[in-house]
Amino acid sequence: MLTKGIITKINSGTYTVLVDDNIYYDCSARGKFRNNKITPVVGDKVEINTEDKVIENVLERKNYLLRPPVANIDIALIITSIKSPNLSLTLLDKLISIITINKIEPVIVWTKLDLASKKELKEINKLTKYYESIGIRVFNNKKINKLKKYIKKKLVTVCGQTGAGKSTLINRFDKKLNLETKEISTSLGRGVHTTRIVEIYNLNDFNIIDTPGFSAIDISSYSLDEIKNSFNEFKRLKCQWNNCSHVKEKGCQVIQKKNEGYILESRYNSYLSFIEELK
Ligand SMILES: Nc1nc2c(ncn2[C@@H]2O[C@H](COP(=O)(O)OP(=O)(O)O)[C@@H](O)[C@H]2O)c(=O)[nH]1
Ligand SMILES: [Mg+2]
Ligand SMILES: [Zn+2]
Repeated sequence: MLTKGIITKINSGTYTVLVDDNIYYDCSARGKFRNNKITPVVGDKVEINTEDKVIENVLERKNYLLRPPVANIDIALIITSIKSPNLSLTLLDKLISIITINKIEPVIVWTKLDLASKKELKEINKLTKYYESIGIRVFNNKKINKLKKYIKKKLVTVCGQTGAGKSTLINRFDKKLNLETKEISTSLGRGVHTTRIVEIYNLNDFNIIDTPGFSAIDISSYSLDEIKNSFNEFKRLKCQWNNCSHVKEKGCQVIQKKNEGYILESRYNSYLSFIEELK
């Protein structure tokens, strides 16, 4: 008899599969997955044989991310600190694009607002309004209940720079969790990777995955069209030119609206830097 479940953890060849939201089975995977070039990942819906404790089938994926290796994600929380590590709008926009291209909903979560100056907070308010205006939800790690409500019943992953506060946020979701968090090494200005294994934490209302942070991510494996379409504000404008790259074409709607101040300068600059990476 085959039973359906979801992979919550993979640790040196052992796949932990959650069935019916309450029973965990430690399973192995059949060799045929390796031959079919399917590598089961955390978040995969699978069929297991509960007697042999073997994964027999990996069911079709809704989406799949390579880094972190996860599948079937509903929402990716982009954990974005204002200070230490400093805010990088290029990285934020890059994560938004990659997540959008992979058919996952990006959600911004500001952290370390307590370390920001008045002026910086004002800037954050402006950014929040802009991102909301293009259809992206924005939260912060102080108003945790609002965020909890939004991700109810979803499979959620966190992403963002090392040291941004991902594990700290997940710990606040549930006091029983005690994920290791690390202070940023001040001399290097770089965080220490404390999260090594990708694992789904099954909390009362939702499932969440902690991941090691990453600072350098590659957008060059995507196409120009995919990158263009990942900018909601460009799509809405419907530039009249079919193949417009929105860089220097005459009569381009995107360039015009940017010059009129309707498109955030940093967003447009992020876009330019991404398509530069394609070359
Ligand atoms: N001041 C301040 N520190 C925070 C906040 N969130 C997390 N931290 C600290 O930032 C450091 C890195 O956090 P951690 O959760 O390990 O980051 P991760 O690498 O993204 O998982 C830890 O020392 C946390 O205590 C915040 O909102 N404000
Ligand atoms: Mg962490
Ligand atoms: Zn254009």
